[in-house]
Amino acid sequence: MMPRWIFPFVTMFALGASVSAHAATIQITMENLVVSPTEVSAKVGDTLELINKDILAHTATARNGDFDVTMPPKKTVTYVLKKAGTIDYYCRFHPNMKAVLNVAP
Ligand SMILES: [Cu+2]
Repeated sequence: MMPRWIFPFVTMFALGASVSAHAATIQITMENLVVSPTEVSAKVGDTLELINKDILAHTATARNGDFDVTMPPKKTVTYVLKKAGTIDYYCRFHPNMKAVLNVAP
């Protein structure tokens, strides 16, 4: 049987592990000229997985210039978020395709 004193340490270790959890991967799909979801919350260090299901190229272009990622047809492109902020982005080829990214520090 484990001595009683060891339990607080085990609990602390478990909490510490959950705080330093790995960065998340957030999927954003572009299909039929629509971005979904249109609003996403993320954190700096998270990875965006931009999935283009169309037979056309798309881009995820930040209006503030933070990023400009091109997705070839039927390809998935990943991008690691580097800056916090609320970022409006759109597709340069199809400006009606737009969405918002809320990036927490
Ligand atoms: Cu497009």
